[in-house]
Amino acid sequence: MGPVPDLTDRAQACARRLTEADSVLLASHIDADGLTSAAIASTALERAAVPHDVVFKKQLDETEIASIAASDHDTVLFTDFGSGQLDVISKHEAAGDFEPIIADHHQPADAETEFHLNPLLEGINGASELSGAGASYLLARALAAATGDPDGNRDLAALAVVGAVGDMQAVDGELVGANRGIVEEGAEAGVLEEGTDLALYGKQTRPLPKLLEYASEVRIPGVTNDETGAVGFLEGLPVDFHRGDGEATDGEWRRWVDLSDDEKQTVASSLLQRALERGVPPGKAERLVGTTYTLTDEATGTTLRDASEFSTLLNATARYERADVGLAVCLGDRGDAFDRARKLLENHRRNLSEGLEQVKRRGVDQAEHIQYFDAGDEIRETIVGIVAGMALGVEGVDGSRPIIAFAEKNDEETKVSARGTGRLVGKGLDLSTVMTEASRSVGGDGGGHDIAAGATIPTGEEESFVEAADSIVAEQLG
Ligand SMILES: [Mn+2]
Repeated sequence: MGPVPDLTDRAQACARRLTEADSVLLASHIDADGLTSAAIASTALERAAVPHDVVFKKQLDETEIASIAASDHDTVLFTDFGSGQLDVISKHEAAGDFEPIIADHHQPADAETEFHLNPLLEGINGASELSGAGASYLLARALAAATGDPDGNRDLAALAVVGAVGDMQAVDGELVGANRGIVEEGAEAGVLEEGTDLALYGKQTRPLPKLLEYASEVRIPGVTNDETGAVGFLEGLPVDFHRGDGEATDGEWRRWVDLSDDEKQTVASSLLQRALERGVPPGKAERLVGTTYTLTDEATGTTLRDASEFSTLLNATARYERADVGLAVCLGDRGDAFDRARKLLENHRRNLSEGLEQVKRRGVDQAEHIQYFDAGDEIRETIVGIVAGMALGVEGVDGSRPIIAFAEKNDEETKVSARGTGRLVGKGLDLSTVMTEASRSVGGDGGGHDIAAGATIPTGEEESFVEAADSIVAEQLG
């Protein structure tokens, strides 16, 4: 059977076909979900003794599919993409270029193919119940079964959970639906532990004051973004948060993972109380505590032990086009590749804070209903959206209107990123529509989600874009 019975038949058919292939090209998407998808599929193919190569693509368009077709593999396994490009892929299939096998969770294009593993084909939600890594995990389990080991490959559930968390599939912090079945198999195999813990990013690696200061999940006045406040809060608690015996240890703070359960309890309940005292609504303050996924085979206090920190590390490699580094870490490299990945993450954080400083320094421009800034070539187009989202909370930027950011993509194109807030979405804001319609009106294209969306437009059309976006937002919020 497997963790998601509704998809078992499809997974088995794909697995059987793979074991018959002469040579497989595994093509995957470059992000945390795509990297874990590739690591899971590659490990499973390796264990099943199926020869294969791995390639990564930022996006799968006609040109990229043609280049895949030009490689001399008889079979192509697409993970975390492929369904949406099935119309193009099936033409290559009909021409005899390759046999496609797809393990994906995105909306399929209007075409059919025989070996297609996608939750949406069985009425399972592809945004919250199964990720690309989850689909690859089902395939890996079926591959093990096809080669005589029905319980095999369950250790890969840990990577599947990292992929799902990285793809933002956790609903209110928790994995549900088909993802649950994977969590359970991982727990049975002894590689995963689900627990309830402080839901802040950095529990494994950050010194306590930094953990509290930088946490943006729930903003606590006097603690969040407030170094003195965070230190003061900790010093007011009846626990010694410094390392060692307390004498020769000035300055060295412990991390969350270094605390005993009692100490954790003290911090968590005091933090909750502080949040409520400072006016954080109870429904929001509750989110300080949530479900966490621990990779029990990884060393305590490393980025890789917590699924959320692991996925952030992978995204940092992907954003800087170092999929090779992210894949190597997923496959178990704890030496050079792991060091390199940590440096990329450090560098990513520095770029974000420098980007935010730049926005603060230069300020944002105001239209009637939106605000915007043009970062030119000073902020990378791959991170300008994150910077825009961070800017919505800082002094001098209006937190009550959507923000739009421009960054140079190349000589001819500008990347546009838009960010809103939950409150604005509640009032009718849908940035996906704004980005799609405004970009098309100036000869570009875009899309995304109601709260965060993006577009690419021809360089020089920025002003017309702002005008178009401004009037669509006016309608939505009017
Ligand atoms: Mn995905």
